[in-house]
Amino acid sequence: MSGATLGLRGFAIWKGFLDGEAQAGLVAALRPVLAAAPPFSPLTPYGKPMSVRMSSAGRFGWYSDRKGYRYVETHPDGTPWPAIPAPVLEIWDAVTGLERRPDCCLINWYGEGARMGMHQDRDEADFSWPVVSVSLGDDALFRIGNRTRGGATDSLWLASGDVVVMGGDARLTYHGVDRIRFGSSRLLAEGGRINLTLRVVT
Ligand SMILES: O=C(O)CCC(=O)C(=O)O
Ligand SMILES: [Mn+2]
Repeated sequence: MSGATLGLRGFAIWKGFLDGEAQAGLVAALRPVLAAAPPFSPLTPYGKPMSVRMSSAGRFGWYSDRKGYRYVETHPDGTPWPAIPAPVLEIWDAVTGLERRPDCCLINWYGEGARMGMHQDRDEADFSWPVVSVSLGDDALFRIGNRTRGGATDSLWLASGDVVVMGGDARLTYHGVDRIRFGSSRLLAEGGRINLTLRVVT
């Protein structure tokens, strides 16, 4: 957790890790990725479309439909996912200090009213690798719970440029996004919030 500005329930939170210029650079780097791999709304295993639109970069993309949550090597249109942009990998390097790099960058786009229910990130092979999450655009109310569903939780607002590391004993801690403050940031031309979630899959 060294260097992080805040620790909450084992999550290391780097408030303001990216300055405005770095945030704008990241958005510019993501634009061709999203053009090549357009965001879509995955179906939950119950068959309901998620409110968050998603795409991915890297060898693997996170995917969900009636068959369940999993990683897949192509976008639903059949093409391989674009490479993870270098500035994204540099964030991983800086906050983890690890040799190994992530092989999935999930790109979540939250429009007005989008949210993400409490869940664990548990579709990866080895939970000893941390998960790194980058916030861009509108503020999000992020909730952190426990290693099992339910119980007391803590919430905090994540702002554009904040980075969260979920690792160690907190790697399987439940977390979610209750809501965003739509229109609170002008970083994204289309408004809303982008969250990048970096994971080692295999
Ligand atoms: O949007 C966020 O801040 C969290 C996203 C997340 O937990 C996930 O994609 O697994
Ligand atoms: Mn998650």
